[in-house]
Amino acid sequence: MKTAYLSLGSNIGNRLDHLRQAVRLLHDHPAITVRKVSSVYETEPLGLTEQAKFLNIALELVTSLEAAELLRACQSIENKLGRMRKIRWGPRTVDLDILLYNEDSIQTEDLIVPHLRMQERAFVLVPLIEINSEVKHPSTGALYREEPAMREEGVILWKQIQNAGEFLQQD
Ligand code: A4P
Ligand code: MG
Repeated sequence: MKTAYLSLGSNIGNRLDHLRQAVRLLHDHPAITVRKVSSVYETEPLGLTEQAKFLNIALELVTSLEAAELLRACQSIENKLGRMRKIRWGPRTVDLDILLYNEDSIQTEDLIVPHLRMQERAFVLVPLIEINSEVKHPSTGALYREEPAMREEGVILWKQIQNAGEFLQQD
């Protein structure tokens, strides 16, 4: 079994519902168990700033899938939840990014792990650190909690989540 960390974001329609549905679909996958879900944070859009605020969460899962298979599972959930793939950095129903996978460093055409921009993004780091404050870069050993981006503004606690079960069960 491998441990992986994901970042999820949504900024269209019922954002919380989109995140919840994505986590449920992950958890329903026969080869994936969602172990931890962070609180929900409301975050200022980065990249294309003329768009609605995001809700972002991070989660920890265990899986027997290889990283490339996990990416495909994430993409099929994005497609199922009706994401429009037209605008890079633009609005999305739900976006699932693989942050870390089993302390591996991966560089293929489709998949780069650790996620390339994660250490620059408070909306990724703050939820990630909430579920595991010890996570570090697999090759440099740098602790993500010590990244300067952790202290950036624009990431507000929106809904506190105590455990994954609570998040999965609420309406
Ligand atoms: N890909 C490579 N590595 C990975 C990985 N570790 N996880 C490839 C997931 N995908 C990975 O992604 C483009 C390609 O990245 C995929 O085909 C996959 O093979 P995409 O999801 O199709 O496109 P995208 O998400 O629009 O582009 P990108 O570059 O992933 O955007 P980001 O960096 O994810 O940014 N602001 C706030 N506040 N909160 C957000 O969540 N999100 C974005 C999206 C911008 N601004 C945001 C937020
Ligand atoms: Mg993405």
